[in-house]
Amino acid sequence: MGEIPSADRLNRRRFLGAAGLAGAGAIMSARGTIAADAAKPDPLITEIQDWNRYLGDGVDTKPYGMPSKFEKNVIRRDVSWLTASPQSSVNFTPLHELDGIITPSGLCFERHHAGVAEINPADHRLMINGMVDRPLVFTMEDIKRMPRVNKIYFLECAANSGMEWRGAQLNGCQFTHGMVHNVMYTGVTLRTVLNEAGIKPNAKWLMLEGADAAGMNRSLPLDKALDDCMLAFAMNGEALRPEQGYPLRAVIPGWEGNLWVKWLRRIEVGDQPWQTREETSKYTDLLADGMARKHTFIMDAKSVVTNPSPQAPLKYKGRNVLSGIAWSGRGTVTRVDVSMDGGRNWQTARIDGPVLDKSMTRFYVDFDWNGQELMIQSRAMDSSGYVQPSKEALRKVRGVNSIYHNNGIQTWLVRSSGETENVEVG
Ligand SMILES: Nc1nc2c(c(=O)[nH]1)N[C@H]1C(S)=C(S)[C@@H](COP(=O)(O)O)O[C@H]1N2
Ligand SMILES: [Mo]
Repeated sequence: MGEIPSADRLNRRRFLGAAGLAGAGAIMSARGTIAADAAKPDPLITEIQDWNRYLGDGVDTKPYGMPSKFEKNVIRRDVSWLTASPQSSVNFTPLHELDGIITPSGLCFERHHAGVAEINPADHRLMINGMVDRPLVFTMEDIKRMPRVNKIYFLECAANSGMEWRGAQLNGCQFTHGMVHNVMYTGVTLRTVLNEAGIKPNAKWLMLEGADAAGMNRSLPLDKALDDCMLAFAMNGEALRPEQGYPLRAVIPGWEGNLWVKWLRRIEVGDQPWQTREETSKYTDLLADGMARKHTFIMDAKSVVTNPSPQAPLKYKGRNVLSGIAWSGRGTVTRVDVSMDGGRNWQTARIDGPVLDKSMTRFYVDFDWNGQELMIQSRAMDSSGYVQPSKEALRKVRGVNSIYHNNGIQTWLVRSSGETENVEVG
């Protein structure tokens, strides 16, 4: 075969590509793939396959659809040594398997303190008490008869990337960054519900309380509650999943996941924070001098390259798609820069898909790989002008005692074999 111009080569790959895919795992040049294809006819093209020969399942076999069996690796995973019990634990979103900006409901990471509460919505009640004109109790039916809103927001646990404070540890963006998800919520604004009860003039704080065995509770400033918070009963167009707080959860856009109380059963209105466990001994940030930061509600701008990453190494030289996600609790993501050489040189990534307030944003860099070693990083910028810091810069201010709010720049080392590792650059 003579010299193939590159556009032609791509067309030929489209026709003959199945054999090229069968070789996944080995690194080969596009030219090598073509030569192999030309020498040996591809049975996937020349032979009739079973799925072409036999009838498939009928419409009566799967009343609720599930992903293809070939996608069985696309699952949430936990890290068993991280926590003492699976009821007070976390699993992680497989970010390296996903694309676009919406996290499929069944893949949203779960974090709960006392397991998943199983609540029949007919038995669920939401009570509002404290500094209100009229203490009220709502059924789910009551809430669903109020004016609805639909919003897409990211939820990030403040402990996301928390294991990385003292250096690179977990090998995979699922584990280093997978305590984040991004779905569309349907519900009512918290303002609507609070207005029904009537807030007393001196009220400044709310306490949100869950109906799970942890009775998890957090204090929320009234200003934020009236600004953009929601009580959601649906995600991605259907009822909340039990793991995500069915039948009702709080949505606190841009703020740490712990405030997004699931199985929400009570809102107390007061004039000061309650100093609950989750805002004193937990979800505070111990600094180098022994003082702790408190009420660090906002999740600052952060990004991560999801492909390539340790669980998704590079397989091919030549054409490749680098992909990643960015988000900010302060507004929209305005720009993402990517470095391939550990932060010496940066290029602006291509953002594609919706760019929404306090939502995940998808970015790409379409690049050619010659098989050289890469040190891949991404750096997000947001509409407030904030720029995602390096881990080094973050540690200068915060020390290494923190668990929460690690939004430092992640580095993936891509070896010439394509294998990819979690590393840090000095
Ligand atoms: N009632 C209740 N709400 C809760 C929790 C909990 O254990 N109980 N965990 C919180 C924490 S720490 C986080 S990060 C988010 C996780 O939400 P998800 O499970 O939908 O990902 O829920 C929050 N809301
Ligand atoms: Mo969390």
